Amino acid sequence: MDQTLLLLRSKRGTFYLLLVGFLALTFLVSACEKQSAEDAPKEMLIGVAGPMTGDQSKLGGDLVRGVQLAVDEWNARGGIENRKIRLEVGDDVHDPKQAVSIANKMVNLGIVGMIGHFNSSASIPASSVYHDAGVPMITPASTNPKLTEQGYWNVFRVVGRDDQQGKVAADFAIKKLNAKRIAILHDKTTYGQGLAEEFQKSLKVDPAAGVEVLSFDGLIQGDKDFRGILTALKGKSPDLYFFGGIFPEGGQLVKQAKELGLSAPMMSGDGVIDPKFIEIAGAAAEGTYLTFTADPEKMPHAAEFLKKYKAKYGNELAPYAIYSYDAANILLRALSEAKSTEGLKVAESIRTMKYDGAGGHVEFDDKGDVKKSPYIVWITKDGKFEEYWKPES
Ligand code: ABU
Repeated sequence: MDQTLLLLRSKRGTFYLLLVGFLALTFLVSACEKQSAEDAPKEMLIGVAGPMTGDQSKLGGDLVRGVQLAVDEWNARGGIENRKIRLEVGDDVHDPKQAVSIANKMVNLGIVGMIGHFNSSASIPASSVYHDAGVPMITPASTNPKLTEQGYWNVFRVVGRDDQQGKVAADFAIKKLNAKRIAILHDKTTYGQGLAEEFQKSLKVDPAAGVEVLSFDGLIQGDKDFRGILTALKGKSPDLYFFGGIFPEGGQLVKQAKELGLSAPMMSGDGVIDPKFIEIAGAAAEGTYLTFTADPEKMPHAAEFLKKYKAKYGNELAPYAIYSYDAANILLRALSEAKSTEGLKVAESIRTMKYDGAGGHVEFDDKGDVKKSPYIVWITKDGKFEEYWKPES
């Protein structure tokens, strides 16, 4: 065969080969793109956890209701990056071991962020699991300082800390009540004992105040009869007794204290300020002092949230729902702004966020705490909680 003809045929062959290869590649790429679009997750999973059953289930339920409201609103706006948000609820029964188990379950399910847990004794051990898995978490309720002192990049809280709360309680006891003889009780939990210790520490800062701490006693969480410890406490004639713990025990304490004729008022913290406390204690709840954040009913920025929350769930007071609503909105906004579900990017977005939510303005410090201490003192009056005293700022 003629050499020129051979060369021409070989060039044409190469051309056809290249063309077929190109077409095949184009088809393959397009098929892969179509496949990966089909495979792309249609949902974004976030978690919420707390005590959903048992004696503190009201608190866990409030958390879920606040988060669900935020999730529903985001989904009504189309979700994030065309992905709907799905909420996975975990019941840790305020038990540290169960909290770790729930955290592992959440991580295995593929959550991209966590709202919770409620109790410090649950949030602290669970935070290690989320940290190791690279999942950002925002607690709407855990106030023990240790949570954000661990140096974890993924941990945030939208509430204050018990060193702040304990100080406000101590300042109130000294400056407003002029209490000199103070007895302290706690429920031996991370939160309850921790808050009691912070309160005691702050009482002793100023020796000139002349406060005498008469006793520092732990009771058993879950017990219902505290008459023994209260009888001993009555014998010390306190001006005030402080309780670090949650409403089931707080309610029984004031009820039984009144039955025993202990006239000193009780002071406690944010774990007791729930309508269930008044339900348990009845008239004996009157005159109890409690530290918590300011009343949302008086905040213009909370009005819209309260309207929507009450329309969806009714009028029952849910002190922590506003914080879980804000925590969820912060997480979802961070996921949206980061345009990624990568934990480090989402956490960075949370850390640098300036958020004006239902509970007010939120900015985080390097540890993941809110920059401003939010605590004031409330009183139980006429079967309700009302604001009573604000510390000098
Ligand atoms: N801070 C109220 C109770 C939740 C906790 O910190 O354990």
